[in-house]
Amino acid sequence: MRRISPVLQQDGVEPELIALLKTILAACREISFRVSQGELAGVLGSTLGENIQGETQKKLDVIANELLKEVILETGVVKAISSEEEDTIVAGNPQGKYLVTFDPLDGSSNTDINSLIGTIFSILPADPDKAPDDSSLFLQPGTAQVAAGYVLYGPSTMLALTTGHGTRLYTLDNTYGGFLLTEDQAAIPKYTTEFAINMSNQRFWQEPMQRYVADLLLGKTGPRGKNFNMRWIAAMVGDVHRVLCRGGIFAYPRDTKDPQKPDKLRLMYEANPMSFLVEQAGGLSSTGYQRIMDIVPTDIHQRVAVILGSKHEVETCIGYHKA
Ligand code: FDP
Repeated sequence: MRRISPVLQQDGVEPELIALLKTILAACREISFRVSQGELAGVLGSTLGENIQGETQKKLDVIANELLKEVILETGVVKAISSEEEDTIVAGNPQGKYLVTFDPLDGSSNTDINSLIGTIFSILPADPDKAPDDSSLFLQPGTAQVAAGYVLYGPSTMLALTTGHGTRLYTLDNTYGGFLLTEDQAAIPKYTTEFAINMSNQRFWQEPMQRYVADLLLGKTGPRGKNFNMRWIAAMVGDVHRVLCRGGIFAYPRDTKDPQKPDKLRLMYEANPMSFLVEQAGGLSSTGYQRIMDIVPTDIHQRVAVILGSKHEVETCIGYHKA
């Protein structure tokens, strides 16, 4: 079984980027251990604070954020970081070549029920001419990412990683303490009969999504002519992992439930890294109107509509947005 460094070296990844990825993964191993301790570690439950986007912040989110922030900034190769748990960017080494943006614990409402959660990260090049506290450093489209991945804390801890040479899956070997390559090239099947969406929002979606999902539900008797099954983990990291493993379509479309928040998922540390992984595995990722990785961000905490997964199914869904 192959360890991560030789695989990255073979792909021609720069030594500094390999070192940065290994540092991120070392923090994720620590988070994995704490997650596996559950109640025993005394880490579950909410703190009194709320993060900047008004969602209740779990204690484990805080721990994961602090850990990642500290080790990433210590590498010396990072100019600044941006996290879901930080309202502004955090400056690092002015000479650093990279920027890291991350969601330390995605799906955090799953922590209380011992269900899937994960860390999502995206690495961008840093403009050498900008100051490390200039948040415009981060306002680059997803196509600029040099690496992206997530670590899923499930029955086993898994890593999905891309540096633009396909998407590879690794499994944490707790006996030796490192990630071993278990799927050399994730390949999302082009066709699927599985969809993932929060159906409770149905009445708030825009018209194209209403029509698309209504046709899925009609199954064999409708225009799609086949039955679909629904799966919903309610943590993007878990739902995207399923899509990478066996295909499917995952969507968090725009809705009118909360006029202040028409989109739910974050562009920079959720949608972009997941889109990179999905595209590198042969899938597609779109808002319904635009490729997600082409969006030029205007804010580090920007939200976006997401439709990703099996190529043919995403194309079909996009077709409803054109009609
Ligand atoms: P969570 O709020 O539990 O952190 O963006 C975060 C996210 O989870 C996604 O992982 C998940 O897909 C989505 O929100 C679920 O939100 P809803 O329960 O509001 O549909």
